[in-house]
Amino acid sequence: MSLIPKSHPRAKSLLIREKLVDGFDKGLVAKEGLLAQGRGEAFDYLLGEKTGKSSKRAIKAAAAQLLQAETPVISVNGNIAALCPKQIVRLSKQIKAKLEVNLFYTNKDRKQAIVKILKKNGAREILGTNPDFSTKLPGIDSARRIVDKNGIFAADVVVVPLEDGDRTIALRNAGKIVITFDLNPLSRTSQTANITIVDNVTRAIDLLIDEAKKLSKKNQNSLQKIINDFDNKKNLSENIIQIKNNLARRARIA
Ligand code: PTJ
Repeated sequence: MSLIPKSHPRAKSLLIREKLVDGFDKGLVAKEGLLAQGRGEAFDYLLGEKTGKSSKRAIKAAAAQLLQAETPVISVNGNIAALCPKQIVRLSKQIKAKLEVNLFYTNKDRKQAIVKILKKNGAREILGTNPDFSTKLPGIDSARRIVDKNGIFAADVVVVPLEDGDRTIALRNAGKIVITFDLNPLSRTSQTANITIVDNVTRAIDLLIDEAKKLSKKNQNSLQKIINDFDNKKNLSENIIQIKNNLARRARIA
């Protein structure tokens, strides 16, 4: 049972933290994943803990891009499996994407725990666990280089939530379109992805599912126009302005 009172002014944020700690206790999250959460929390605080206009724009572009994709894949790590397993499975069904477990701090037991929770939440097929289908993505030194031949390796669009920078660059070099969720608009992943959703994944993922549902009625030309009109660098600058304005507002209050 949660010890966080519902009336606490930062209850939502503390509940997200609690999910991650639970995920750690259940063997889903790496120790380092707890630190990544802390870094994310700091940026979320600076962003005002809400989905801004520029993030909504990125979500729309991401939905259009995923609907246009032929072989989309969602990469799942420990933090995502702990924070939003149900939604990640729902998203994969909505956009007809494969799910692949891909860990930075690789560990067989943790992989199995992640597969188990995804299955519990309705996933049928989960790639990334069968060595017979594994291959290496060039340009990465970490365990993230091991990918599934029929998954990330063959994908045209890859969703990489809460990522370290190296793989995004390697995926781009391999000709893939990369979509990420990252609360830090300055991270290497944010700066090198094609579409960066600067928002807490726990808030943004439901919005992405809804947007994909809405846009699924649009034709190819309209979807392509949404993608063409999106400028990731410009959008990231707006995320940074959002932080600046938020800080200025807080400083005035103080
Ligand atoms: O499960 P593994 O072994 O694959 O490891 C996963 C982590 C997250 C530990 C690994 O990918 C890692 O070390 O990531 P980094 O380099 O710490 O980057 C994580 C990024 O995600 C940082 O820029 C954080 O600000 C951001 N972040 C953290 N929590 C959230 C977030 N972005 C969106 N939503 C969050 N809840």
